[in-house]
Amino acid sequence: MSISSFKRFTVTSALPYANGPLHIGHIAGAYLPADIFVRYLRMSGKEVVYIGGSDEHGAAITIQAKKEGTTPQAIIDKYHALNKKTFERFGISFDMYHRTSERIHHELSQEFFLTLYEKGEFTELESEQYYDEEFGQFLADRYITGTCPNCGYESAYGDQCEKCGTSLNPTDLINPKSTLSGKTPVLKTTKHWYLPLDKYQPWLEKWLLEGKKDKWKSNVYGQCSSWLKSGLQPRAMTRDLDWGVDVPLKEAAGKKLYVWLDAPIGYISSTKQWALDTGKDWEPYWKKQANPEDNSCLVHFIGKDNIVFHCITFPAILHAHGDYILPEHVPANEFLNLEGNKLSTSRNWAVWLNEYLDEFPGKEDELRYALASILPETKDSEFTWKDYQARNNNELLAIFGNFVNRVAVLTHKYFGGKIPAAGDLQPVDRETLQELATYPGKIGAAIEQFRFREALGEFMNLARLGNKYLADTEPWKLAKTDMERVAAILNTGAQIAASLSVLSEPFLPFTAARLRNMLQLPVKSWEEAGQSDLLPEGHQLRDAELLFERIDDSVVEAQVQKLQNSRKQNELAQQEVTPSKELIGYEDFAKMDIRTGTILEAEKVAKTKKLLKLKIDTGIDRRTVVSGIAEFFKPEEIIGKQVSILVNLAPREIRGIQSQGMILMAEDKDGRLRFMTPHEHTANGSIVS
Ligand code: B3M
Ligand code: ZN
Repeated sequence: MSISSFKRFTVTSALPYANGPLHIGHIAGAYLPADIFVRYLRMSGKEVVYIGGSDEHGAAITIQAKKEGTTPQAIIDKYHALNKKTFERFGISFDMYHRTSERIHHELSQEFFLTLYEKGEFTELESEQYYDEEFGQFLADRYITGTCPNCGYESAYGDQCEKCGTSLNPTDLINPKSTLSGKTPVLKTTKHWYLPLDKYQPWLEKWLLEGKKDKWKSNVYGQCSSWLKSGLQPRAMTRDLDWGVDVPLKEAAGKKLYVWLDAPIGYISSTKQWALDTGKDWEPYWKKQANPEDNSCLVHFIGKDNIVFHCITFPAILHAHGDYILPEHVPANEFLNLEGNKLSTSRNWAVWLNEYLDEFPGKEDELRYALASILPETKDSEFTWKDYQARNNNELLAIFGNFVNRVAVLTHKYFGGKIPAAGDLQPVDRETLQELATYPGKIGAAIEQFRFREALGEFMNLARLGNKYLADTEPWKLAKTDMERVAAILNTGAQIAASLSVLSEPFLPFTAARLRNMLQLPVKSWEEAGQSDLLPEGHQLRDAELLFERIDDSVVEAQVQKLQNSRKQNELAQQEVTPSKELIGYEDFAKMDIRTGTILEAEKVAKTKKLLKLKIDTGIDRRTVVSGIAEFFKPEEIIGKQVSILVNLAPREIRGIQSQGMILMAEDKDGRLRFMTPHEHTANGSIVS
């Protein structure tokens, strides 16, 4: 079914983790395109619910809490409030912005789990999973990193490689490391409930590979088909974590639902809350209707790293449940880069939306326009401040703003701001009006195909048409000789301006409202745009005001400088390593006799804070070493530990004890000491060289 044949739409944007602020990469990925789409649908008279909210579970939250030295609850409260407000300020027109920590969401997620459980859809499996012994915790998802077996990326997470998008299990990672202790984890047995994606593979092939061919964007379809070709694996839907939705089974006490099970259900619970708040019925938006033609059109807007969960896992869950509709479209975007580099939260290489809104008050649409012009629809794209400035000065201001301003100013100058009579139209007027009439259809068709850049380009072409029309007819020259002609031209120009105010609404909602106010035009539908009588003769306009202002070099240079500062700070943070000492020859190094040894005994040296007296088996002998490590290690904890020891250091007397040699320690920039223990147990006395 084509988009226009649906009458009801359920549109979602990925639920961002409430673990940090939003940047322009998020916006260009899943929010601005969705907002353009829903604003267009609403203007086209469709029933629409646009759903968003915070994803408040998973390791993304608990890890951030640890980083900020606070609780997960404090983290989600802080960022949920910030992000909700930021979306509002930017005009992202959610009907509901909910949160997955709410009870209604926990209950619905548990209901989903139980439905699948009772239908016997899950496979229960005891298996060995990675466990961090130091932290006493199983390591799922983001608690473990390692090398992606698919693309070789070294910082892949335990559930997904963010580089190539492949979904992973922790045991797939090469060289796994706990993100808690940094150590190599051990394997420990635990029980979990798996979604047998392999069992759904034939169904997915039919629904997706056959059903969505030539319908879905090629970047999305391509990723899905390559996963299906490599064969799907069962995926655990439960986790050993202490933050999330409880698994609603007695035997699973202490376990939580996998965040990628509960998060997409968040779209549904958010819709339920919206329905409760507005007195509507949520079910037609999500459930299969008796007549399939009455089903809602479900559209998920996401970034490319979420494709597998929205195109494979969630549809499989909805299918297994049975009552729900499936996504009609998943128009995922690729990534947005910034000034030549990948956007990065940790390196602060980003334009943070809340900061932009603070620093550029009243310029929401300027950023919406710049981003919509470069949306990474088919491949990665790049935001630069120079481009932002050029789009504002050379397009918004010079083309759209300039056209509208000329029409308004001239109408005030010659006709006291009243729309003059169209009178007898000449061919140039009629042709222009005919062309005007084609734009709502052209722009709408592009939006319906998720080609938002093209849609925006067509919108700007309409403003160009207006400018060309004025340049060709030159009403200002005719004012002395032929006021009837001037009237016809300005009437025609005003109709174009009126249509621009309607058609700009999905892209530039703040400007659309200002322009509508200037034209005193009531709200119009998409269908009405393009008509040549939106503003009737005698209709009074308000005073002309400028829609956009020039953005100076200094403004964008300051933003580039801000980015350069964060780059410098990153470099400084890395440079805190002590510089290398002067060069030595091999002979100097070879003079040192370093061996592996084992600590046999350890005790504190009386009346000192820092010193331990150690008895070391060096393989050569057993000897006493005094070492300044007492602040970091308890004596009883280090007995049996293997160390590296410099055995030919001349003996020294320390606090009355003969110290024969020196234990090698690594000292980090915070002054913390760690033993240089061999990677694997090594015979004492082995030479370190
Ligand atoms: N929170 C991942 C992300 O923010 C995840 C999306 C959930 S959508 C249901 O990229
Ligand atoms: Zn990868």
